[in-house]
Amino acid sequence: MNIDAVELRRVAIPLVTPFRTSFGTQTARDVLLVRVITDRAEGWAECGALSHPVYSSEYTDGAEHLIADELLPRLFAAGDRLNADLVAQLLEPVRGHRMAKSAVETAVLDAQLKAAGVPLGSHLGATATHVVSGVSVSIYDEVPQLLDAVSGYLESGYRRIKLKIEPGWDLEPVAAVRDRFGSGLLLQVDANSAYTRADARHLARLDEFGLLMIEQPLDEEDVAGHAELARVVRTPICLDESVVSARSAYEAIRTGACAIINIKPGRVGGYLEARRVHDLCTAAGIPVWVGGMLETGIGRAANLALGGLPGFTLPSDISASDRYFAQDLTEPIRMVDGRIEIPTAPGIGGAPIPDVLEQLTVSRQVVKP
Ligand code: OSB
Ligand code: MG
Repeated sequence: MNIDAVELRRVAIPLVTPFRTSFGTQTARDVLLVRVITDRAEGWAECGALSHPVYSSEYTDGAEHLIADELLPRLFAAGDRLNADLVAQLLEPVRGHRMAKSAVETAVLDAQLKAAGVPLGSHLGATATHVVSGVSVSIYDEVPQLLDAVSGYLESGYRRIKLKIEPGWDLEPVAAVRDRFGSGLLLQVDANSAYTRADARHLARLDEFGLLMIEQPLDEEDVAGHAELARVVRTPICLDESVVSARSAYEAIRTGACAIINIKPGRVGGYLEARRVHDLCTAAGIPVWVGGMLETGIGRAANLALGGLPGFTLPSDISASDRYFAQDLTEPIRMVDGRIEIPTAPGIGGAPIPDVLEQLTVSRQVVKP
């Protein structure tokens, strides 16, 4: 496969409602799209980075710059030897920046699979046809607003609720949701590293609410702290930010830092590494689920393919397009009976609608070999 050009496009899409987490409030999604034009087919991907480096160290402007100046020259150097399996190796000299690398690899993979007529799910080894849909719920100012939001999501059919928490918004909202919706509700929390080891006793008070898991309570680098916490708290600990590769997943599991892992392909450097994380977790008996980065239909389609692998036994954070966007970039992703169908079209199975893309585009640059 030979690359003719790569287009980097910035798109701004308003969110239907603000999304607040312990690291800040998002009101719009500022997305970087990568389009790879090859001699055989065209590939698309979405970079998971947010506008500011507050979830992880990556951010959209930085990712765009890095892809244009550091990653693409290394990709172009492969000439017509290029294929998706070679991308990680070509980009290996660049440290970190996994979301940026993932976007580049995924766009190449999309082009390659389209040329071969193979859907991403089949390529990765998906065995399911649908993914169970859960929803990640914003922090609110008041508990009644939260209960209204959760009630709406449950009416839409979401099968699992994840509450974002932070110090000052944890026991009370969790107790209120449990009380209102009952013990049958699949409920979990995500702290986005807002606590410290000193909060262990406080976090143990969540145990009485029968949560599926506590996601990333401590700093991303405090893997040993999570292992310590796991000895004090009965609720299973799930890692998100701390797991950036199959190697870090292995270390976290081996040291008892987590019982569950949230896999986000961008965070671990791409779908191929995400599959390795899945394989390793499955071998170790660690259940996994697909996380999210407020993706448009492009990233969401690819995430669905990953979620079809057999180790993904817990409900995903992959919601329908309308959970975040009145107008998605792609044909809307729909949830039926709390599940979303895995795309069957060749490639990642999601491409932007040209008119919508033009309307929402903020800037565009073309990089050529
Ligand atoms: O920690 O899982 C997270 C969104 C942005 C950044 C980090 C996270 C999230 C979510 C929402 O929880 C996931 C989604 O619905 O895409
Ligand atoms: Mg998380």
